[in-house]
Amino acid sequence: MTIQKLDVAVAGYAFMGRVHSAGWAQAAKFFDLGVPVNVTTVVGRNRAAAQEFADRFGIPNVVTDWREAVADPSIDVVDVCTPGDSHVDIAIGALEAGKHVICEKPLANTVEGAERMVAAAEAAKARGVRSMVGFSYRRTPALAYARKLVQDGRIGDVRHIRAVYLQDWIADPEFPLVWRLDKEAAGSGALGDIGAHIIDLAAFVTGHRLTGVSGLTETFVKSRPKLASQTGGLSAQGGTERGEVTVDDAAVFIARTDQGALATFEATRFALGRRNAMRIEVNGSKGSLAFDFERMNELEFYDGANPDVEAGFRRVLVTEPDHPYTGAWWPAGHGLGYEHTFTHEIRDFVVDVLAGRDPEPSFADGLAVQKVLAAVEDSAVNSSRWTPLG
Ligand code: SOE
Repeated sequence: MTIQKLDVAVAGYAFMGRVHSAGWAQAAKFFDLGVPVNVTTVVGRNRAAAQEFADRFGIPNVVTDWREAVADPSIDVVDVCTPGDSHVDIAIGALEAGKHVICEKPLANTVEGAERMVAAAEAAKARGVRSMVGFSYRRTPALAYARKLVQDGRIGDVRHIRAVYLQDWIADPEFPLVWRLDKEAAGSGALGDIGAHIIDLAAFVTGHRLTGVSGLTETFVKSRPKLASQTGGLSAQGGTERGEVTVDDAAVFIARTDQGALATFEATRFALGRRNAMRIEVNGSKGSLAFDFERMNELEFYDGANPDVEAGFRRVLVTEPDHPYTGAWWPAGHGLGYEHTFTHEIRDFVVDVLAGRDPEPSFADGLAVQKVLAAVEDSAVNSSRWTPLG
């Protein structure tokens, strides 16, 4: 049956709900999607807050229970932007009801939850229902271009992957106990929230898979003020009562890959001055690449085949019309931002749904990341013992 339109329910209206909704609105304006796409419903347990968001974004319907959106025959896509503890139920419920699903990362809070999601995605796929996990940074033009350079053989055999994700938004010990610091809601801390991104990106850019890890995790600040109100985002206010932090503040680990490279990873929310420094460097037998999200329009490239007389990396401004995604936007050199990665993610998802193809990264890719997260946690509680991945 030909798809005539895609009506979307976005579950969640905080940071991810907002940036996904903006992505849905922008995608059809800048890319030829082929059918109208519209966010018609927002799901939020706090009706007043969800309504305020819906009014601002011009979304006609608000429901307070995801089951209502899933039961609505007019909805074609469910976009899961809630904390990790509800991903399994919403995604599986939506897939079983025949809705295509995008689910925020990390896919679930446990390997077991992610496995159930993969099983539901496989069953849905047989009925033409598609699913994707939202590792949005894959859609940064400079990173998509980095992957292309690796695929084109410009880096040669990859020897080293060096990936860090550095933030500092909880470095203040008085920053309150938001849901991202609660294991029940978030699964893990810096490891799952931002470490998951660099694990996925290492695989995306190089095509390598991790075969084993040895890790360390730390919680520097063990208790924090409980939230003054329930609506706590990254800029939440704390009250006078304190509660326990149940996740890691930082994680570091080393790994080997299936193609013989050595990899190192670091994820922290305590790197003062680093606001969103997601960096990856790859060194190969023919060249090297380096990227920092705080300079997201640039890629550093060292071409060993044509070394400059002065030596050193060349700065590539990834804004040319023939670079990935950039031709849809502004003239060369005018730069894109964080929200564009979500517009690209939604564009890619819609194109694949309409073509009857499975979008990437799949739930199975999300499960692969989940297994790495679990292996790092396992290693960390066992004196950093080497922990092979299946
Ligand atoms: C908070 O650490 C956060 O919003 C992550 O949850 C996102 O995935 C990342 O894109 C930015 O930082």
